[in-house]
Amino acid sequence: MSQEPMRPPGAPGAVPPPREQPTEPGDEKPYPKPDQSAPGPRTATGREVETQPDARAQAGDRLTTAQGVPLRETDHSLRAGERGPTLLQDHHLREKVMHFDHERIPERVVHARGAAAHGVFRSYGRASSFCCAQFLQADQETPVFVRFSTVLGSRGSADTVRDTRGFAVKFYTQEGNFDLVGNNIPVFFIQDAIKFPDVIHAGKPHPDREIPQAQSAHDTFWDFVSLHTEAQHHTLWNMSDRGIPRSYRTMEGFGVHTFRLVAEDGSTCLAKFHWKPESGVHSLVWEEAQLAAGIDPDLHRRDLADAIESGALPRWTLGVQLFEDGDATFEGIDLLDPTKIVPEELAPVQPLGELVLTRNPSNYFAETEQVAFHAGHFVRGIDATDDPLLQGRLFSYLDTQITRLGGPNFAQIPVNRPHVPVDDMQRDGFHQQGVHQGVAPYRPNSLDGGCPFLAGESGFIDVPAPVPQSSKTRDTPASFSDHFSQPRMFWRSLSPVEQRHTVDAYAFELSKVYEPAIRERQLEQLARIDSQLCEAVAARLGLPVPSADLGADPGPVESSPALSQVGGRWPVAGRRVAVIVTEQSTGVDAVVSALFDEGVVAAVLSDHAGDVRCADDTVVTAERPLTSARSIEFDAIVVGAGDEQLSGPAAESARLMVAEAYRHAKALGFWGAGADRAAEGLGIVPNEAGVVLGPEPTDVMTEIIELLGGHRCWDRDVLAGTPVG
Ligand code: HDD
Repeated sequence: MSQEPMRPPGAPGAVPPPREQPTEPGDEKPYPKPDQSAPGPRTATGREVETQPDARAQAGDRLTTAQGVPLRETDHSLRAGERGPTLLQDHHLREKVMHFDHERIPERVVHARGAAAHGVFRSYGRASSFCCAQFLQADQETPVFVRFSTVLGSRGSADTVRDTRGFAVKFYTQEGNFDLVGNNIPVFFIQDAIKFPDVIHAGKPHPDREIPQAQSAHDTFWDFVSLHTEAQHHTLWNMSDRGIPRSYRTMEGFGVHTFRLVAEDGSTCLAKFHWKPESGVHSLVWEEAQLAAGIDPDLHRRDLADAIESGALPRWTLGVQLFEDGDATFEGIDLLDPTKIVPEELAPVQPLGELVLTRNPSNYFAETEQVAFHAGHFVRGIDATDDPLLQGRLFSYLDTQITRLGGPNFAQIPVNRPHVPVDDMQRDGFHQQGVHQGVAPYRPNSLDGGCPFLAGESGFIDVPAPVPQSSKTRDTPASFSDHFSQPRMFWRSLSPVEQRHTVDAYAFELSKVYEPAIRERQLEQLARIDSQLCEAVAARLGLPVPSADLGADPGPVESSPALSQVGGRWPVAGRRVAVIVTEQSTGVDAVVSALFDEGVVAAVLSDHAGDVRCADDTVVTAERPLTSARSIEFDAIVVGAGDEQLSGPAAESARLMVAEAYRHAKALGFWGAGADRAAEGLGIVPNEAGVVLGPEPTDVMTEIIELLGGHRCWDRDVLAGTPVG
């Protein structure tokens, strides 16, 4: 038995006095060991960089090679004469092209397409009675890095595809890094991680032609979800408006699993994490999402970066639903089943703190691409439960980083480094950055003064949760077998317009499935969720409604109003409004100021970019010509009408822009003397819901801002398909 050296008083932190024991033999007392974290930030020339701690190159006054050798030439290779062959001797050419050849790393196997930002989490200090995690205590501010993503598409795919969105948050706490690796949908496709490769193979492009990209509208996806009925709940969320968020800023986030929280006194409870966006939950309409995929495939990435840069900082409240620790069930819901939610009406979400995104990454690759999340990056006070999906994730995330980031030292990459000293005994490996000191990377040891010592009471808490008395089995508990009552509850919680969108989505997706048997099988699953839903989709596909003897599972059918995302009012800061002006317009300044005062981004458009002298003799600067703008960029459109209307290509662009915004239930405003004529000239019928006309710009803008607060004008739902609900 090895003997444990005693921990010196005050370590780590204050330097303890040299110890006589147990460092014998040897006179040198290597305790305390030097900081073993990765070397501090340096430029390529070795200078400390203060403002951008991890900046490298492009900062010095001389171009160098990677070895720091100053260069006098980088544009011409070394040749035997001006028209002669290039010489192998050109070590700079060789190094430059070698590095370029290896610039790409494997993209993430899922969630490859993403965008991220730095921010801060401010705790409300309300968790101390049930969770001792340092970052949740009073007066704590914790730096965070947040990455949003789609799941299925490649790194270069479009942002606005119908898909689940990742919502991964790395908290750099004073007790080490905590990752909350969640999604914008609170349930998952599968109940057991062993099926993850299967569901992803089914969702990814077909292996023969590698199509379709970033889509679920194809045979293998629907084959899988119609055969694995546990996937029906998540799929229904994907078919709802949640599958096409307006922006990362307007998404909810969910930890999905149930986690275990530990209080300082050792008591435990179970918890589900929620992120609530302070600007409300908003979505695109499907036609808009499809247009955006071509017109601006970076819509969400751009929106996030622009909002942060403009000062409309995205904000979310972190909340928890709490449950007693015990048999992990609540009101008949198995808390270990990741295909189930607990309705907020049964267990309210208690706010714990606010997340604010404050800074865009300065280098996409270094930060957004190299950030490595792991569902098992827990901190003291937060622990795993036996959810079989979570258990499998605990293995997968570490494993994937070895391939993606080239070895086991990814925690030393700047964006992944904890903001506290790292004193581990990990050594060597590819891309090792640490210059570790000492001779005894094991413990206990006597040679390095016994360091590092164990943390004792302040260390991570492995909750001694009881292990079920059972035999080894691959069986699933009976409580995991109800796959339909919760999708039914979700469907019945949606407003009529949301239900219509969901029917449209099923009809679109299933009509892209070639195999009739798969369409029919999926319709059978819809029949088990809700007969109206099934009938509406069947009608669109021209298929008979499956017979009713499908044995719909009994279960609670109440609706959960918290699941619908329409009907409220939200802050408008950070929204975008197109302001169309001509030389006949008046009062443009008043319009732009009214928007600016609310934090709304106004984009002035005209028949040409640059200065436009308006009828009231003011000069406004148009950001772009109308011909290079499109409705999907904007949440509302306002037009400064005059005696003469637009003509030529600009008029055509304006007509298209206004027509699309009209179809997509966005607010439309026309101000000025000829407001009525301008609206009609652009094909809009005045007096419709969400269409505001008037001579005075400020009056029109007051109403437009009011409409923006409700996100869309669903009273004018011109795209409504088959009525349901
Ligand atoms: Fe996962 C990435 C979220 C189940 C295996 N996952 C990944 C990311 C998010 C999620 C947001 C991107 C992180 C980033 O931005 O870098 N994953 C989830 C959620 C799940 C889930 C909410 C269920 C509740 N995942 C899941 C399972 C497995 C994985 C069951 C494997 C058994 N996930 C991975 C991965 C990824 C990943 C392959 C790819 C890139 C990475 O980890 O770093 O390991």
